[in-house]
Amino acid sequence: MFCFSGVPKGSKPLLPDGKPRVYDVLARTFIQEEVSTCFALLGDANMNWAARLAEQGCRMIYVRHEHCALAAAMSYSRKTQEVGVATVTCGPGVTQLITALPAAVRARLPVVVFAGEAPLRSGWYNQAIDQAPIITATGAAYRSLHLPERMPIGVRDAFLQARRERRPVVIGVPFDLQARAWEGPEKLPTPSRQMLPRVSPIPPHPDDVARAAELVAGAERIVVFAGMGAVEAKAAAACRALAAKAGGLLTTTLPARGLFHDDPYCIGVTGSFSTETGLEYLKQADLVIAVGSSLAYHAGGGGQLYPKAKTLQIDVDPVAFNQGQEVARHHLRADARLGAEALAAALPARTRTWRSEAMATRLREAKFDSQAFEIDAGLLDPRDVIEVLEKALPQDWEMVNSGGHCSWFFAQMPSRPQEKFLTIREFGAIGNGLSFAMGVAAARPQHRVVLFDGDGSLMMHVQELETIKRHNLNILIVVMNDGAYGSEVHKFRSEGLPEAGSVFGYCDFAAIARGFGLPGESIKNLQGVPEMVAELAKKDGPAIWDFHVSDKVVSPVIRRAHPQPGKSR
Ligand SMILES: Cc1ncc(C[n+]2csc(CCOP(=O)(O)OP(=O)(O)O)c2C)c(N)n1
Ligand SMILES: [Mg+2]
Repeated sequence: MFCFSGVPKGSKPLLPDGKPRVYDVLARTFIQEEVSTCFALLGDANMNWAARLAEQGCRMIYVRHEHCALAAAMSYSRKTQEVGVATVTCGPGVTQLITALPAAVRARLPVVVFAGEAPLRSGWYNQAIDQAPIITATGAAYRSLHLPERMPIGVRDAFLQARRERRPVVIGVPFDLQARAWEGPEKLPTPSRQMLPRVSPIPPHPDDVARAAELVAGAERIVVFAGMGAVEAKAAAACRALAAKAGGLLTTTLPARGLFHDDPYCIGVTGSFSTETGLEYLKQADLVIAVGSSLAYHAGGGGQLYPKAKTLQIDVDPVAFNQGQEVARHHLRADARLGAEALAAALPARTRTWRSEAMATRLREAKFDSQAFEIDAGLLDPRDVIEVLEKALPQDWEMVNSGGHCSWFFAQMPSRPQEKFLTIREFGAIGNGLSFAMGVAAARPQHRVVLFDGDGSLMMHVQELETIKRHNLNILIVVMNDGAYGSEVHKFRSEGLPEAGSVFGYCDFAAIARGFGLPGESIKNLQGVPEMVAELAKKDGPAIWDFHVSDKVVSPVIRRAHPQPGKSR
């Protein structure tokens, strides 16, 4: 009898002659790719494959919206450094992916999505749609697999492509082909992991190092600015040593936030989420050394925040121009760690330094925003919420920051290291918080995850509370509830336009939580928060804390771009 290792032991052969079906072999190929977690929403075109994948030991997280399957796979990928995997059915399952795909493309996340395609045998099928152009319009790749015996190679190649190009790859397989008897080779193709080039970090060229060292020697006020490339290259210590030798300061992009969290000369995030004090120092800088950063627009990569500075970029892929702006004139091509180490080694000892004890004290003690606002009775200042949570939440809890106006406040938790922080927002979409938290909870099941989200964003995919409950994911959801789309409210107020379309009132998330079977609390004063944290820490499982905050407190980033009537910036 034909016996393919893809059919799990004891599993009922689906064909009378005991032959596996194509979906059995496809599922086996995913297992061979070491896929251990898959975020799924089932339909005709993926359910048989998914059932076989689950039978073979893959942990399935069954979500309630396809967007959330992909978004969760994205944060899972970021946290594990592995390829994230999601599955959706054909047609309407695929079209639901269209907001998450560009977000994954821009965040350079390797993800593989197993999607069905409409059956080829029918002249008409109600869910049929031309999937390839929809997917490729987002910047993701689409692989349509129509020759059964080559499909396992197609799957393996999708993993190779996702890893090499660091972007999502969607595999489309017509479900009538999936149901055919397997007639192809018995052996699966070599898995992608065995084929990946084994390469070492790229060292810098001595000429680049010499030129860069000369530039640094001529500068007085240096800021070392690290991005995700520095995180991935484990370049934190090298950046600190470089900044120390150059007598300069340290900063990061928002996704790399916390890389220097315990360094007294770290000025926090550079970009839209900079603090007041950080901005002051950036304005004085005469050289920014960007390590492992693509110098994106929202990170101020074009020098908006450091107008007097030259920029030296240390990166494996140096760029002069990015996202519509000139970003760097000076380049040192190298792995972030090796480049920073070589530059530090080439610098002569300095007699002058920008650093001082007074500066370190100021950086430690300054409020991240000192603007005063009038707060209505019974409502909280979001900055006070953050201060209390920053002190109360255990250091080993995983932080997930969502979008919206409130995300500025949530990013200001300076004691938290980078490995405990996640934000993915390169496409600027709200509504991803629950999914990202689910992906992190799946990647780090031994730790509690804290999601910081806005009320509008949370409502956009509130159905995922059911997923979180059913899988008992260990997530605390902190809602900054201002009863509105705060971003829009503040922009409307700045323009003097009616704000009605952006205000919906204070929704009762504690009651919504209970409706989904989760514990929920409405929090209108902050005294009890440390005890609540201590109580929660004693047990596992999800919870929602709904902080009712004032919509009068405007974050510095909105104030800069949209001055508020009667207020200074
Ligand atoms: C998918 C999507 N739809 C709409 C927007 C526009 N938008 C940006 S911020 C925001 C408000 C988010 O509200 P909430 O989550 O309550 O956070 P807040 O701004 O109130 O702090 C909206 C609607 C967007 N960025 N993404
Ligand atoms: Mg809101």
